[in-house]
Amino acid sequence: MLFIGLLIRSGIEILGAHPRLYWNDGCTPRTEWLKFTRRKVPDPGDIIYTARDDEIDIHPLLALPGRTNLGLGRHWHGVSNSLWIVNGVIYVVLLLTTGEWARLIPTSWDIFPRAGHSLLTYLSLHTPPLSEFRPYDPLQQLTYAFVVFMLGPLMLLTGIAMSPAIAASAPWYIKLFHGRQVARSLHFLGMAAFALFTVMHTALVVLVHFRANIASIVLGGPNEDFGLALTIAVAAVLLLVGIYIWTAWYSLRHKRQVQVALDKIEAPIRLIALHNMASGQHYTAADISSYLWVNGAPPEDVESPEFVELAQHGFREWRLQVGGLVKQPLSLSLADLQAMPSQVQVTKHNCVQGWSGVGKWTGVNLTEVLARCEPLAEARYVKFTSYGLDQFTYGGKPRQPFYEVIDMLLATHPQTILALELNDQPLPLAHGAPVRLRVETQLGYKMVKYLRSIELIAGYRALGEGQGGSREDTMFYGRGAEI
Ligand SMILES: Nc1nc2c(c(=O)[nH]1)N[C@H]1C(S)=C(S)[C@@H](COP(=O)(O)O)O[C@H]1N2
Ligand SMILES: [Mo]
Repeated sequence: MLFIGLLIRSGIEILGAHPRLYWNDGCTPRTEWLKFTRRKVPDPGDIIYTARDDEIDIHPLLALPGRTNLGLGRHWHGVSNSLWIVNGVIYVVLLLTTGEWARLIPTSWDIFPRAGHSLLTYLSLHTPPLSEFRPYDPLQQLTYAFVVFMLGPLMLLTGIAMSPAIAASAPWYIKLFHGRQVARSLHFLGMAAFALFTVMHTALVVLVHFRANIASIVLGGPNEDFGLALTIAVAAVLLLVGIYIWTAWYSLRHKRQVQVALDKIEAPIRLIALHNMASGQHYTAADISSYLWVNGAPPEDVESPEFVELAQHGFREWRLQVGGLVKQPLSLSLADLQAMPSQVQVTKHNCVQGWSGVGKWTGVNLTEVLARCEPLAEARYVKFTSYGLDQFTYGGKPRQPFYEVIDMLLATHPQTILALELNDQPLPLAHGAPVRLRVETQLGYKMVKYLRSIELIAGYRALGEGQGGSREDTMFYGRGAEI
């Protein structure tokens, strides 16, 4: 209950970042089957409506931590998920190795009529006699078996299907679910089932044979000391509520500290399980989404008069500066990039907020640029800087140019490219003109738009707030964006 509560509440925080659910992967507005916002998405061409404009603010009593803190919600989701899995694995292993599995797994078909009988008893507002509980009543046994062996695994399988690294390296896996948004919708329905189960279950513990239940749950048998069992149970519930309140309160007050502490637990798991995956996506032309959400609007005059000027002249004067720890600094024009070998990929974009979409990207493999600038041996990371500014600041400092850092492994992945075209057209302004980064195993926030410079660096701690990117520095996202 501790972990499920943390998971549900942080899950609600994540859902609030894109409060729409779809059965299609393109996330076209008005094709939602469920939404938690009244906002209307304006028609493309009218104004640029970004996914961040669509986020909803949820109260900290419901969401963890609440108040549009997607980054922190994701950290809580990741860590409580890891603990929930460890807890679940220990439970199932003990169940199977101690002979206690017979509590949950039915061995005879007559469980169904008996469970039906039990359901009718409850519906007629009676309770089955204590003798029916051996140790569980048939309806209860079926429900537990469903939750432990079906609902739990469904949440794991659909959760994994939302990872861009999995989607990129094993596109067949998300096809099993008919796409990422179906997995996301099922994940939501599973959450609703878990919430319903938790409420019903807790209510029934209290309403049906309360004394025997509490004695059994807390002390192991229906005839144990009720007073002692009740005291411990009440203390446990108070502790649980205390933890729920504390996690949200503390997270809202000490955002950086919570980000760093929780990432220490998540990062090694993410690195081992997902970081090495390479993208091999080849969607077909038919998969290309008719609508693509936008995140991060084109720089305006106040942000970067330089960019506005460059855009007005069709980016003829635009140059990409490549420098830092390299033997050969470069200054590349659009024509220089167009002259390099071009690469085409039809891939799925996954935004941290929840939406996705398929696009055809044409550009230059980053290794082509790296080969020309000849990185020094000390270069371990690549920093990409935009003409646009970050939407947020940290600690009252002025807005900084949007930047993101990736390591050499991601930089040299086969589908890491500098994209010049989207769907056979020059990159539209909204999607990062004239050039943007694509790193297909990562969430969207790593893929810097309106690219200005590339710098090879030995470490990222001295940059910005030291977290490895603008979104990490100011919105508390994780530096790894594989899930
Ligand atoms: N310069 C800049 N690049 C950016 C962003 C931004 O705010 N500024 N947002 C990022 C995020 S969160 C996402 S999901 C993608 C969105 O790309 P799109 O607008 O082309 O769909 O761009 C990324 N690159
Ligand atoms: Mo994003």
